[in-house]
Amino acid sequence: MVVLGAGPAGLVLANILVDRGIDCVVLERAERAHVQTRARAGFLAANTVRILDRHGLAEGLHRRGQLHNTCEFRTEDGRFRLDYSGLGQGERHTVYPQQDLVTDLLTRFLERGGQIRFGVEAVAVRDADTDRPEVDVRDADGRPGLWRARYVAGCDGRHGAARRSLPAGTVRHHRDHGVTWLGLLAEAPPSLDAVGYAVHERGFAGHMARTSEVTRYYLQCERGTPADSWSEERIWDELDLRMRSKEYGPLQRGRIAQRSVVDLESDVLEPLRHGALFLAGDAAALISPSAAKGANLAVLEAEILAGALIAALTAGDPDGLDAYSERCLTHIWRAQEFSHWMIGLLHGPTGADGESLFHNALRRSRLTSLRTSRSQQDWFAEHYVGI
Ligand code: RFL
Repeated sequence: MVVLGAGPAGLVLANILVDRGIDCVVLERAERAHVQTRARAGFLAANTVRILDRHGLAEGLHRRGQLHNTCEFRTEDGRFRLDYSGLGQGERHTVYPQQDLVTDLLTRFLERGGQIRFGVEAVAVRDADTDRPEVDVRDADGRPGLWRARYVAGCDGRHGAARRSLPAGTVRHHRDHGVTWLGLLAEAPPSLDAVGYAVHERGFAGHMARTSEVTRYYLQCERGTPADSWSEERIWDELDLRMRSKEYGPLQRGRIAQRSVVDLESDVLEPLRHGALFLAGDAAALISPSAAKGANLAVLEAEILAGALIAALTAGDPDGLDAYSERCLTHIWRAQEFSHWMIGLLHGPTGADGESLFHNALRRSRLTSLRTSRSQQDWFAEHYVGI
């Protein structure tokens, strides 16, 4: 078995397979240090934690992660909080930085005797319609190589080789939401004990805890904004304004340690299987980070794929592999639907034309429903913390 990519999808899959004695190698383009320090997600849904628990992969997050159950909306109509552990199915998030999860998964995989090759980039997957697919690779010095396996799992993200190797008939559903975020990691403790969503006429601002010393912030910005074009002072002033710090309390400032620009886009590939090649995680579907679903879907799909591969390889039962694509797509589209709803809830056009005013009135009404309707809150909680 060859797994492309050492992100959450690839490492969860590889851990489960190796634990069941299946021979498997992970090929990762980046070096180990890079993989272990790449800050991205942080909010793990309750079901994700259950999956990691089932496979002995959750020790670190139970030790160092923090339980989270509240989000706060700040809008032109005031602020309100939702304690989602008391709504919906009563579940919570565990906040645990993705790079720490990846480090734990990697450590466990190596302890289990797994093999991983860093600095090896998959270039193409060939002969996926046979039972002897091949992966062309090159190392950091550009030297070519070849891996053969019974199956290949494409867990190499949206720009990986698995996507590039799909046949012409594969459908890619794609949407660009026309919204851009400046994603920031601040060396500062969280400023509130909740996820903060600020809806403001100047654009969205978000606050998400990561650890007691690091906090993630988002600022909606113009498309095409270079990541380094805003000074730290401008960032904090803008966050203060949009988060309405004068009314609700100051933000804890600190050095901006990392910044990136994220264009909010979604896509879904269909089907997720081409012969012996399977897609999982961001390679299968890209989901905008507005609803914090990407890493959670990656873990869920990895578990589904692992179960199907184990059945096929140990008992000759192909049913799980045949059903893989459809099973995952059901989860993916549900998450996409909620993520779209969140984008509409948090962003509006900034213009003063009739269309913008209409859109913003709808957004305001949606927020009012969320503030006042218990059934709407239950629906929100179920989708926000579950999939
Ligand atoms: P990853 O994590 O991108 O890992 C893919 C790995 O494949 C390697 N690779 C290759 N290796 C070999 N050959 C090639 N040709 C290769 N091409 C690539 C890469 O180096 C990498 O190591 O994909 P995976 O495993 O599918 O995991 C997906 C998640 O990383 C992603 O969905 C989340 O980070 C999305 N996301 C969030 N998800 C959540 O569930 N909760 C959150 O709070 C959350 N916050 C976020 C996010 C994504 C963000 N960005 C950067 C878009 C916040 C942000 C800012």
